[in-house]
Amino acid sequence: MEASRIGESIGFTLDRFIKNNQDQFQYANGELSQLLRDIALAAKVVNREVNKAGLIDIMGPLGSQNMAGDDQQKLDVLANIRFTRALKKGGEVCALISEESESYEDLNNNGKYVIAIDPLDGSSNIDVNVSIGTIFSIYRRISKVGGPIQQADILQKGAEQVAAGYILYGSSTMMVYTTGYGVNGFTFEQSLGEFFLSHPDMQMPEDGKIYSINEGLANSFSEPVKKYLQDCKDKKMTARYIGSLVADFHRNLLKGGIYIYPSTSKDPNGKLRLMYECNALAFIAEQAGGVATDGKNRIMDIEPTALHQRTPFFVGSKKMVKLAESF
Ligand code: P6P
Repeated sequence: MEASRIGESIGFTLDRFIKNNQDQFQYANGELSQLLRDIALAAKVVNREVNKAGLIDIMGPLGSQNMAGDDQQKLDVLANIRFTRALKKGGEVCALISEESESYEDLNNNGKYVIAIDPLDGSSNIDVNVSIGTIFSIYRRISKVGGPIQQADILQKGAEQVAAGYILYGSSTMMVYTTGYGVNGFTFEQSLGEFFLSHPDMQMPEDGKIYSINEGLANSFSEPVKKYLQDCKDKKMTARYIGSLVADFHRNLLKGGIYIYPSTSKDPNGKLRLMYECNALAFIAEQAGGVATDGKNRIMDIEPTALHQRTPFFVGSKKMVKLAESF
């Protein structure tokens, strides 16, 4: 959208903004618009539950584990149910890939889209009231609508995404997404129950002074990563690690910075998941002028071979990621 139209549109509701920009969608006959609305609806429901987590007894571990081997927090499971239900009811999604489910879920056989989602990332932060987030990637279905879901539908590389975004349940709740035409941020107005455009055309600063990494794992970092971190310290940069990917990413998107989850001895391929964490944030980062790699290769060029595969993740301001890669 050119600047003048963006200027006019601050304060537009998410619905109005989606409608005004529907002409950008190649296959524009409303399905992707409807899918984005379905996601926003589920986000409002999850937001309500996250905001009162301490009040009704939905805190604490459920006693089960998800695919990632993490203890499932009750809110994780609730969020997965809410998003799955909203997307099934919406009718636009044929298959759903979720951190919380081992295989993909068949949703609507006539759906033209596939969605990969981390319903509530950073779940270990739920009980200590730290910001958490939902991350989603949207692909077009490859196989014939109405037929069975194929492997080709659910293992698509990041470059095939038609849309991606996140919801940050923080001091304010925001939905940030891209459909390949820039990145726009919407802030939730609790009393009206609406998302309003608050951050049009988000640009990630080309350079930054914030680095985000769990230095508790530093002994098992590769030499190049150790050298890069030393360089950050020599330059007296600021270390900021919330331990919640969406919160760390969002801050770097606004202020400039780099988030790194590298290979470690515990997780040789890194901890983060390609399909429903890294691809979405990589799409947003690139659309906002940033860069996302696994330390060598563009994240969005990685051909997935498994739903829950992990990848090392270097994402953020272009100059910072390029410098990190040069070590
Ligand atoms: P560590 C949360 O579990 C998460 O998936 C991301 O949100 C976060 O950035 C990372 O893992 C934190 O992992 O190993 O530093 O605790």
